[in-house]
Amino acid sequence: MTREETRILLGEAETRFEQEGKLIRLESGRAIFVGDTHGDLEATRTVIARYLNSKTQIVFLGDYVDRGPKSAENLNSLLRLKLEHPDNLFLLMGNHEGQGAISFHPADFWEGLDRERRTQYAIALSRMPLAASTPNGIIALHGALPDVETLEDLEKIEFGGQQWQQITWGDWQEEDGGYLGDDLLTGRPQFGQGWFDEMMRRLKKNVLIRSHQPNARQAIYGRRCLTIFTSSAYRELIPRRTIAIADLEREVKTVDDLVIETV
Ligand SMILES: [Mn+2]
Repeated sequence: MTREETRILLGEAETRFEQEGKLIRLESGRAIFVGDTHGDLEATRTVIARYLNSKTQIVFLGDYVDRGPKSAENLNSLLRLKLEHPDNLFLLMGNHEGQGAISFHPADFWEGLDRERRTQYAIALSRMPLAASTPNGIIALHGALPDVETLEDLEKIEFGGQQWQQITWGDWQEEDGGYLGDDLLTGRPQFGQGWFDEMMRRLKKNVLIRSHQPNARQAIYGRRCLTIFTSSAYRELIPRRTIAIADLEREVKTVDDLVIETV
């Protein structure tokens, strides 16, 4: 893309994200949840070809760039699709979209951009929504649950703040307890089942659908916390790309009320 094309695409995407706010509320029909794609353009194309239609809402859980071979193509095609299908496709923020708040290394997409483009991408992506909620018991976001009192509080989360870090960087561990400290190697905040149970009670949700943590077991905490991954970038840890499908007309109490598919 030329500089001018990039500027226009990012400007339009930024406006759209600002209109959406931080919390997407899905109302009815069917929802498809897609985990990290991480430069796997082919995974994105497969999902779009298979599931995009007027009765379906596709929610991508963040991390569109870095790690895989086609970061710019993957991100730019998702931004274009978002503008073409604003009510059927939603792009949540992952930590890899938050480079403007916490920069990390390696980040091949960001490190390959010149200063002007890096700033433009960082500003536009900082406006992305953070979570999606359904009327039948699901909350979806990139990493872990933030320390908020109610669902409505998600709208007030500030880019780069502590709650933002919990959402975009947080990991779950199969331990009791709440906040378990930051991982010494990665700096990621770690949370246990006590935190999960408390925050799900506050949000009045049954099932969390998230991505971000390739070494997590798919279903934990009484099968109420689902981790999906939709990229070939971590093929050694995750040999299959998975998505989750929810019928929004039926209550979802555990992961077993969802359909998991391979793409
Ligand atoms: Mn991530």
